[in-house]
Amino acid sequence: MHEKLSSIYDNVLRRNPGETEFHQAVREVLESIGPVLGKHPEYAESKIIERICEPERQIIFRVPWTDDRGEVQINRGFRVEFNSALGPYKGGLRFHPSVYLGIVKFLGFEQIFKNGLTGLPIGGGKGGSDFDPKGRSDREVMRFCQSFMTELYRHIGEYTDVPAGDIGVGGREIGYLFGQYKRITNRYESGVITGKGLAYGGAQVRTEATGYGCAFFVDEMLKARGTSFDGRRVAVSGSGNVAVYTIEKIEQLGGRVVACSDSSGYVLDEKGIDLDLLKQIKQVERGRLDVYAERRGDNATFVAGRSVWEVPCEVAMPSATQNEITGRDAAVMVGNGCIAVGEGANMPTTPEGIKVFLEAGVAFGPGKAANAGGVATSALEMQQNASRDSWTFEFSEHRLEEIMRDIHDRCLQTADEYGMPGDYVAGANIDGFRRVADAMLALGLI
Ligand code: NDP
Ligand code: 2IT
Repeated sequence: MHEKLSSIYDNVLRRNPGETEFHQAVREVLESIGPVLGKHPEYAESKIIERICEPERQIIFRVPWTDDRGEVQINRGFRVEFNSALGPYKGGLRFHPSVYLGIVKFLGFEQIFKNGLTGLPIGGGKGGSDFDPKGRSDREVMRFCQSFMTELYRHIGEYTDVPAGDIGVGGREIGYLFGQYKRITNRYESGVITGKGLAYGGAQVRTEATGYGCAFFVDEMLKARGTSFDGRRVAVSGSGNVAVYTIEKIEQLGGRVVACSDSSGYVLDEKGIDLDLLKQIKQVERGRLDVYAERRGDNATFVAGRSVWEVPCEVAMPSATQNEITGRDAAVMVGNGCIAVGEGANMPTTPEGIKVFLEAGVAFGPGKAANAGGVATSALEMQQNASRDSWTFEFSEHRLEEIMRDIHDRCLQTADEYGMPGDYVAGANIDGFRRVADAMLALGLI
């Protein structure tokens, strides 16, 4: 790492003790932007990087609620408003027992550059809670969401901070959150949250956008190497929102997805994942993945407690969570003939894993670029809400495809410009950083 950046990084470690995921996310960006400082001394002179590493505002709050047995439960809520140079803070809410400040800050930090890469007017933020929706009734989830919003409402707004979904926060939760916001404020402020249902101000394609966008991104990477998804064997991790729509689009693009997972294990289905069955189990019944194999019969096997990355594949689409592909996993995957990786999840590959992929010449699409279709379509939802309009599915999908192609091309061009051809990690970090840094410079000392 560049000497100046190394001292900035040491300071980040000192000022944010114990937040290992945040340290990891900062390190990855700082490792990429050394060459930019050579060309642009003004960034270092005005301490842009030190400022970017410090959130504009961090909110931590108590979330009390009552479970179905009448017992009082207490969770912790977070919203980190990281950077508003490009637009209102924008980023999802994650409800998962592992959530703590270090996770929210890593996600918020990534979001700044991802949102910059989209070219749309959105700043970076993230939030969530250590609440675990798994096994909770709809009523419990509603009471939790209402309590969460009873504090969060005073910090957000269509021009201030616009949350959306992430792990554990989907259409059901967004509905309860928006309902409570509307009730408390007595305002039908549609643009305050995205990922809304189509019945009340949601946008076509937002549900599908992250997965579809990631598939489009990988399709572009494959095309850039003169190949395609056609007939390729693909493995996907996770079986939530991002995973399901990644599978759907890859199947439309001619790939064969043979495996997906959840936190209990993975299913292997050589004939190709039956998407209707998967959606029924995961989206309707909110069930576990072993049920998929049971109902699918002889076609599929469920492998409990193991990583999906042991399944040989040509294209890998990690779509579950952070640090799920280790250096060892990556080496096995490369040995099995993996030629492309599209990060649907945020930071799913460890630094050691990324190194293995890049050294092996794998087309590696980092999350900031590859999964930006979700937040980009959130920005399109905000645009439709602001103009009280709603676009067709076809038009919205076409916009998403254009945005993903543009992000892909800019990553490649930027990597070329800095003498690292084909390195999408460097391209994404540098392009995202430059956009935010230039806006910050223009706005004075913010
Ligand atoms: P969902 O809650 O819909 O699905 C998450 C999936 O990942 C589930 O299958 C879940 O399994 C699995 N998973 C979650 N945590 C773990 C864990 N610690 N270990 C193993 N498996 C785990 O979330 P999304 O699909 O929305 O999000 C998936 C990833 O994509 C996250 O990294 C998120 O940050 C990222 N992302 C999401 C966007 C969106 O628009 N939703 C946009 C961009 C990125 P189980 O049910 O068993 O917990
Ligand atoms: O990580 C992400 O980009 C998201 N969870 C989506 C954020 C959004 O505001 O749509």
